[in-house]
Amino acid sequence: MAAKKVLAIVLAGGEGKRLMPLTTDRAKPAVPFGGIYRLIDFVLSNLANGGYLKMVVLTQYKSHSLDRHVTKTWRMSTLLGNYVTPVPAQQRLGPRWFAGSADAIYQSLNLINDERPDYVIVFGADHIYRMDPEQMVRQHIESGAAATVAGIRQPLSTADQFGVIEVAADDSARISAFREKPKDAKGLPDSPGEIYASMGNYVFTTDALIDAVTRDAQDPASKHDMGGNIIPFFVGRNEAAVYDFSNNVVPGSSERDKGYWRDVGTLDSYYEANMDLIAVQPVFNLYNFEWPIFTGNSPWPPAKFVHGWGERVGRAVGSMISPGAVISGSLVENSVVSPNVKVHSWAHVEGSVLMEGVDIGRHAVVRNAILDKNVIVPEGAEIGVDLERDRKRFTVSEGGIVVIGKGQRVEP
Ligand code: ADQ
Repeated sequence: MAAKKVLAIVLAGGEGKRLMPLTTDRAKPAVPFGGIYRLIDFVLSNLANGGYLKMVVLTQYKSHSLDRHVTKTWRMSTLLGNYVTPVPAQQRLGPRWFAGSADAIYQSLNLINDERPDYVIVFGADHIYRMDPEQMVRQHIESGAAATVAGIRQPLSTADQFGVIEVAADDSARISAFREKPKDAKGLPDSPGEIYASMGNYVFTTDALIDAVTRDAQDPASKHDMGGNIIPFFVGRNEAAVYDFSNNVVPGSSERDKGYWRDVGTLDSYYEANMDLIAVQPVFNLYNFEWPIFTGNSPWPPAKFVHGWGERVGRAVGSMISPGAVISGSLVENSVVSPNVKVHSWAHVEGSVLMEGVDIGRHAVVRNAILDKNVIVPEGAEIGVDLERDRKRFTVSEGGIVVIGKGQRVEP
């Protein structure tokens, strides 16, 4: 097959309301994750590893830190015509922002017209996973479908968070029905406790995509949403196929982390995906260097463990500690610690996610918490010990995780 031209569009305009307060000042794809990454690094790494090096990132909501991260970290040589470019809402249709994800693409059609690709990949930006997109593109080309949607099995109870796919009885690759976030979904015939969910990742034949979003823009009844309007449009014309994610083979992945995909839409799922990284046998393996997850960082010095003796020496167990962190005469257990975090003597941090620049004072206790950048916990403070008290001061998730927003100085 002759090499086809492919343009990747990453939808990164999501507001991420359910991740508040982590999204107070930043778009969801810019939320830090796993110590040194941002959520968007996962999709961009998948595209780059898959060989798709022409990428536009559509942004809008609170996009400053996202723009800065993409421009700084994902700058590529333009010698071969490759690029990763953040593109803010173009307001081609007058002074308004994107109405929905399909409108974001419609307003950016000039980028597609400039590039003239044969196929367009449209991927979401807020999932933790490894995927070789080339295998999906190959299936799309071979099947002749106008639109291909990546699908994964998920618990029936989560159906109202996803686009739910039904496949044709005589052809398991053809989508016969697609409903966005239905409240009354039924389980799969072979597995009543599961549904087939859209991963929010699509491949389109270029002309079909241009036609669909242009029609959609003229429909006053449409919500201009990829999952709510564009995919159902192709399904209605019998032109949509599903790509089964469980068939995706990523170099270097193990039986354990094969098929790992997490939608980190809520504080609890965000927390759990962080915890997945630190299991002794990680469920998501950051050490797979055959399919690296790329990111960019300041030149921090290595992490340092100092002070104390015997039991009291600064130490970390079952944790990931990023460069620039100093664990001094204190204990960090089962936690993800980002660059430039300081944990002072006699403090105890357990089951927590500490973002860049967090400072934990002497004798403080921090348990089952997410502390956003530069949070300062003073000497002797307790977080995650008395949830009733924490509820009055901070956000506490359904699962009981205490979340403290960026830059907050906790009262002693
Ligand atoms: P949601 O994630 O709820 O469901 P949406 O909020 O549209 O859908 O977000 C999809 C992607 O588009 C995200 O990466 C988001 O950041 C981005 N986005 C949203 N609005 C945008 C805009 N106006 N401009 C640019 N980018 C925007 C989707 C699908 C479901 C599927 C789930 C999988 O609609 O069918 O099951 O993803 O998580």
